[in-house]
Amino acid sequence: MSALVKGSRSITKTVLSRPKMDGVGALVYRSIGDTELRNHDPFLLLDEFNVDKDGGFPDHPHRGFETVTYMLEGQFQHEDFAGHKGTIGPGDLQWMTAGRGIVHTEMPVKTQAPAHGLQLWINLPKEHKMCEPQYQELLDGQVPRANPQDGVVIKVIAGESHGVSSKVYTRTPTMYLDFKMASHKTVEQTIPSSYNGFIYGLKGTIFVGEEGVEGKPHQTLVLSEDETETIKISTKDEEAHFVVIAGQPLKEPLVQRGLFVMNTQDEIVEAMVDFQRGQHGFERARGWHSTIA
Ligand code: FJE
Ligand code: FE
Repeated sequence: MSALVKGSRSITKTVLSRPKMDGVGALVYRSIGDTELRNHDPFLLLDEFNVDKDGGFPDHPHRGFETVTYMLEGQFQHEDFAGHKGTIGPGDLQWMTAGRGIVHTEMPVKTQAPAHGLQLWINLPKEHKMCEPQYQELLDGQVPRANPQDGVVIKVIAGESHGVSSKVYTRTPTMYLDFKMASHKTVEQTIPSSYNGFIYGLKGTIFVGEEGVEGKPHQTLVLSEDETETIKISTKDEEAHFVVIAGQPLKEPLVQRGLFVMNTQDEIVEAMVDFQRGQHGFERARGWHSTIA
């Protein structure tokens, strides 16, 4: 039987992230990637980080996936083994394709307010896992906005919303939208029906789908998998801020060992050997230490 055609995708699961420590003294609320939401294909992890001057993510490698860092408050500095270095602040984002290998450091700028933002890990399709590393960096002002009605502003970080498209190149087809809504508004968002998706709450309370399932800060609302191409989201008495993230599931074998994500156990062993020996993409890792950590 085909799925009942409804007006909106619904919510199949709501998960509240709990605070935990990762990296070195860094506070994160882990959404995707924690026990209740492992491998929401193609997504591996979503952390809402809140890192003060004593915390950070010093020198570490990645292979086989992408990290997308979206700043909400404060500033983050990064530096990699190729000398690529920069600072991102509120509203800015770094879309990093680790591909065959990156070694880098991610640290808050110590004189500023705690660095607060989101880091999303997107798995790469088999044929892109060993690609050349790439950075796509966008300052807040370079991210296009859709404004479908008064009191609704949608930043189109990746994908498309209400006729506005992002220029970010996604090897795994991905939609990443930041919504700011005034009180008493309703908006509909088209999401390709083949995508897995979720909503993550940052501020205020939202009501999702025909049933009006509640979503609050630090909560992940998992979207149903059905034929419907839209999701309906409303606010009541308060304004709200949240992100809608969705992507094409890869449906490929996945073996993860910490910061290496590949398709087979052999490829994981290869990644560890390559990193240790400084080969196959990790050449510049030999003897490298960041200057900022
Ligand atoms: C990690 C060591 C790490 N969440 N949110 C071990 F450094 C990391 C890691 C991060 C991370 C970085 C930023 Cl900027 C924001 C993050 C984890 O880099 F995930 C593990 N397990
Ligand atoms: Fe990293």
